[in-house]
Amino acid sequence: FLPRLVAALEEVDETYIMVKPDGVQRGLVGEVISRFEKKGFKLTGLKLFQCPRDLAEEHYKDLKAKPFFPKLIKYITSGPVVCMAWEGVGVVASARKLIGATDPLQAEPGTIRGDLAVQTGRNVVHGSDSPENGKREIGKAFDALLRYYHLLNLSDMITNLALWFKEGEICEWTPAVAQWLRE
Ligand code: IDP
Ligand code: MG
Repeated sequence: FLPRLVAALEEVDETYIMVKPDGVQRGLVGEVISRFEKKGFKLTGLKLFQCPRDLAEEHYKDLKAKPFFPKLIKYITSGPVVCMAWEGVGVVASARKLIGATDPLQAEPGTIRGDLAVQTGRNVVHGSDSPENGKREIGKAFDALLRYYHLLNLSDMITNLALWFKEGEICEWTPAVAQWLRE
């Protein structure tokens, strides 16, 4: 299975973007989606979703020791989020630029947080911080593993590693405008 996993991991970059509950409540879903659409990245997954507590804790496990962790989990589970997978060369770093600094008061005007938010604890949107985390948060690489190695009894473990999307929720497609975005 290693070649297949490596292939999945080496495919074009993908990033997990999420409109957080404040963004959904404030009616900013279309605005956020539109910024990534206009940039020219490819949408491959999209859903409105009520995040359960265990998933929120797994997603933010690196921040577990931070004093704001309990508030962060409460915030992320406080209402529906919009989960998105976006694909394209360089999409992870570019999306972080479009989103702006973690603290919206430090975020540049023109960025999502710079234009639409004022507080770190209500900063409207999440974006993966590395290509590896993009794969992990979307779950596609582990999908490939699951498809080919569901007999290995590793399924449960692998499913836990694929955070926000299940098998069949990611769409492979070619946008009609692809040739007008890349030479
Ligand atoms: P990021 O979202 O820009 O990658 P991280 O440092 O990974 O920032 O933190 C994840 C999320 O945790 C932030 O987007 C924000 O919602 C929340 N957070 C981070 N630092 C603080 C803080 O000091 N107070 C309250 N919430 C915070
Ligand atoms: Mg982060």
